[in-house]
Amino acid sequence: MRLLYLISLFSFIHFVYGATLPEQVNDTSGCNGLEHCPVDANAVPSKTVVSTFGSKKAKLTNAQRLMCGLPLEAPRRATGVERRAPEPSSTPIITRSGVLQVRNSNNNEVIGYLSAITEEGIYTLDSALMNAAIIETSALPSTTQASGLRLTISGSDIGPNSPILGLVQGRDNVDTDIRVGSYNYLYFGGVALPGTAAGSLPTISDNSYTNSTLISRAVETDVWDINFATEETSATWINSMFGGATTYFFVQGDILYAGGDVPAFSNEYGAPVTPVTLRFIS
Ligand SMILES: *[C@@H]1O[C@H](CO)[C@@H](O)[C@H](O)[C@H]1NC(C)=O
Ligand SMILES: CC(=O)N[C@H]1CO[C@H](CO)[C@@H](O)[C@@H]1O
Repeated sequence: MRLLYLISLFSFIHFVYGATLPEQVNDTSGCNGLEHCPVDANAVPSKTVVSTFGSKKAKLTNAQRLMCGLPLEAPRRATGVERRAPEPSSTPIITRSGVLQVRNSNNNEVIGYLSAITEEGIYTLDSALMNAAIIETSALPSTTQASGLRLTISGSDIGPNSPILGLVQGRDNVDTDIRVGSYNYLYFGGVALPGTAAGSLPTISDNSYTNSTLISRAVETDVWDINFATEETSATWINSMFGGATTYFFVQGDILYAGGDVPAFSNEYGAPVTPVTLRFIS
C-alpha cells in the first residue's frame, strides 16, 4: 500500500516536473534561443538616442539633411584660419559618409540600419534612420567598386577609442574562422587603431566587445566591399586557414551578425534568424 502510494507520488511528481519543462530547448543561457541576451531595460539607462544623425555634430551632407527634412547648410567660408599654400595633391581621395541600410534578403524589404547604439560593445539594428550610425569611408573619387575598405564611425555610444567598424569573433566561437558546417559568427563592433590591413588574418586587438565584456576576441577591419553605384555592401572575412570565406549577414533579435553558415547558426541558437543584405547609402 505504502509502496503503491510512493509510486503514484513519484509519477505525479514526474508528471508535474515533465509538464513544467515542456521541451528541452537547447538554451542554457535563458535567452530564449537568442545568441545575445537583450539588455535588461531596468538595468541600464534608457536607450536614449545618442546618434548623430540629424544633430549638429554629425556633419551631414546636404543629401542626408534632405533625407532628414533638415534645411540645407549654407556654404561655409573659412575665417580666421591661415590659408595654406596649396600642396601638390598626391592622394586625390574623397571621403564618403552615409549609413548602412539593412534589408531582408527574402523580400528585399528595408528592416533598419546599423545603429549608433550598442549593447555590450556590439552594434545593433534599429528600424529608425534617426538612430543610424554615420559611417565614413575613403576611396578614389572615380572608384565605383572597392574592396578591402575601412569604415569608421565617429558618433556611436562606444566612444572615440574604437572608431573602426570591424567584425569581431563571436563569444561562443570555437576558433577564429567561419565556414560551411560551423555556427561560428561575427559581431559588428568598434575596433581601436591601427586596425588590420586588408587581407589580414584574424588578430586579437582592442575592440569595443572585449572592452565591454573582458572576453578576448579576434578582429578584422578592412574587410568591406562596396559598389558605390548600386550601394551593395559585402564583407570578406579572412580565415586563419584557407583565406577569404564567403561571408553572409543575418539578424537575430536586434543584433546584426556575419557568418559562414546561417542555417548552422540557426541550429545552434533557436530564435528566429533573418538573412539580410547591406547597402551603404551616402
Ligand atoms: C573602453 O571603454 C571605456 C569606457 O566606456 C572607454 O572610455 C574607452 O574608450 C574604451 N576603449 C576602447 C578601446 O574602446
Ligand atoms: C548554445 C548552446 O547551448 N548550444 C549547445 C546545444 O547543445 C549541444 C549538445 O548538448 C551543445 O554542444 C551546445 O553547446
